[in-house]
Amino acid sequence: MFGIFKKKKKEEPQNLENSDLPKEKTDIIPHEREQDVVVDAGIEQEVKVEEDISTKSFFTRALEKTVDNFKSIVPQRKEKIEFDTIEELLIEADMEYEIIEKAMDGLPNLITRDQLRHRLVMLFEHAPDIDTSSLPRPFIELIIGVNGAGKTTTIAKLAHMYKENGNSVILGAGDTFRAAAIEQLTKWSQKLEVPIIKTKQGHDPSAVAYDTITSAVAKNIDHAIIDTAGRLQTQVGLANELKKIVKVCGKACTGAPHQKLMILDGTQGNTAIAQARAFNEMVGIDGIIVTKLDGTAKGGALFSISNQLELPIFYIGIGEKATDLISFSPDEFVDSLLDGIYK
Ligand SMILES: Nc1nc2c(ncn2[C@@H]2O[C@H](COP(=O)(O)OP(=O)(O)O)[C@@H](O)[C@H]2O)c(=O)[nH]1
Ligand SMILES: [Mg+2]
Repeated sequence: MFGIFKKKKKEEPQNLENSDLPKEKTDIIPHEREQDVVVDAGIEQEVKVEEDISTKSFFTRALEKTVDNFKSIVPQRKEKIEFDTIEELLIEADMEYEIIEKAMDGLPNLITRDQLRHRLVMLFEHAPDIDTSSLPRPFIELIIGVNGAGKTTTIAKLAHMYKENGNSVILGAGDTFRAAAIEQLTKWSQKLEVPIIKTKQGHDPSAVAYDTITSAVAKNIDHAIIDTAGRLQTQVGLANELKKIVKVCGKACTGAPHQKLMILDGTQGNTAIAQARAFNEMVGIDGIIVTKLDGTAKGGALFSISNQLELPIFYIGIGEKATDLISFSPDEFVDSLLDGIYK
């Protein structure tokens, strides 16, 4: 079925009955040799896995600024902490007051680590439990979010992670709104040695999505990751474009996209929630990746993000390198936070 679609499209695109199907031509760029690659400052850092660092310390790193801020409220770690002090700490970490009230309802005046830990972990009840051994192939992911949130960088991080796990990856440069976005993803594809499907600036992004998927199907590639624009002339234009991309993905491969991932900038704290709501209304979101947690004291916003949107957080970004992505673990996240205030 995919072969028929592809053949029709290449030979007589004008005869396609459905106007949703993209008609523009995209380029398939296989990865190039390392020495041909011109790299950006953020990309040129070595792509290597630091195996000696445990996941726990990654979370501690992600929450460094958030926990640092706690010191002005609780200078010394304690065994029990007053109710009001905990409230103050959570507000300081940019957790929404409504969520704080919900989490702390009925707790005593002096709160132990275990009591608080239990309540905070529960806020992530939408945490995912994905069985990665039974993903459809190709597994097609659409990456959504506003400009600057970290979409393109996160795509590189995901691609790197999948490759490290022994899977093949293809990228789709679906942010055709800006030439720089296509260029940026192309550089990452070269650095990571994964193929990319791209077109010229201003061309139809659903054509890119379609060709990325048909190429993944034809070459039996495990993962296809498709970038999208975060901003167009109008909000309605963006919504229509995203809806069209989603529809075209489904035409290229039944069930695609298998996952629509929203990328949220962690430095924006709670304001990111409004963005996610808007995108969720446009196309529906399956999960969230929060970026730039390394640069913010607003780590507590993750509680509100997951709880208010009723969506799982899949990963967090803790830097600009391809290795700076970690699977989100509610237990480890909460423990790292509590390590800063409890003995
Ligand atoms: N410190 C830090 N910077 C990040 C992270 N993720 C992305 N960035 C930076 O944020 C900027 C915007 O990222 P980009 O991927 O281009 O965002 P896009 O417009 O959504 O595609 C770039 O300078 C990235 O290097 C992260 O987890 N930590
Ligand atoms: Mg981008």
